[in-house]
Amino acid sequence: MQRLPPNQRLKTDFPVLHFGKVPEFDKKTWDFRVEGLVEKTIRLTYDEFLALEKTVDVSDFHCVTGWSRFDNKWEGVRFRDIAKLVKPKSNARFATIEAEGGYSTSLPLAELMGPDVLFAYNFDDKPLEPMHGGPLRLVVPKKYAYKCAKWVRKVVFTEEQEFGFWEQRGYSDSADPWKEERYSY
Ligand SMILES: Nc1nc2c(c(=O)[nH]1)N[C@H]1C(S)=C(S)[C@@H](COP(=O)(O)O)O[C@H]1N2
Ligand SMILES: [Mo]
Repeated sequence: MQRLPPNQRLKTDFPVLHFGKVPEFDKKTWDFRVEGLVEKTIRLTYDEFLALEKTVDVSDFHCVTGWSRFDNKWEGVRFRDIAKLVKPKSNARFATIEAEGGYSTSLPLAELMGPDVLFAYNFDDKPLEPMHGGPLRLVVPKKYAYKCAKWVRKVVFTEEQEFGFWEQRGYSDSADPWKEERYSY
């Protein structure tokens, strides 16, 4: 099976790509909040987040600008395990993932519930570097990497979809690298 999606080039280094600057991480003030259409909202400190049930997943990474990187070893908490804690209401169909500095992305819950979707804090058995989204980033291997928000702080469950930073700027919302869904026109 072809492992490189159409019109992607393989990279063995790990490029750094984001809008704006790398935010400071202050463990004393950092929190992770889950809100919106849930039975129970939560607010976790960094240590509380690290104490949640964790998962390791190795996956490939595809940036919409044309590079891909294979076999990335992420460790963190599955989106579905976070969902279990907050119990989404029956009308919740999407979640918006909000990051430091105004970045966001959103996805249908059906896609976020996949076993490979993680809020990752370790990469290659080491704490995730700030430039790659540390202390916490979303990883959604089946999508172009603009869905993999770095520096995540909040998840909001919604009934209607709220479009994210790049999705509002002409990038595809479905973002499937195998169908080469790069732009929204
Ligand atoms: N907060 C935030 N997350 C972000 C971005 C960003 O601009 N801000 N860029 C996205 C894009 S387009 C890519 S390709 C990946 C890059 O991740 P990397 O720098 O770890 O390679 O981060 C994604 N997550
Ligand atoms: Mo990207």
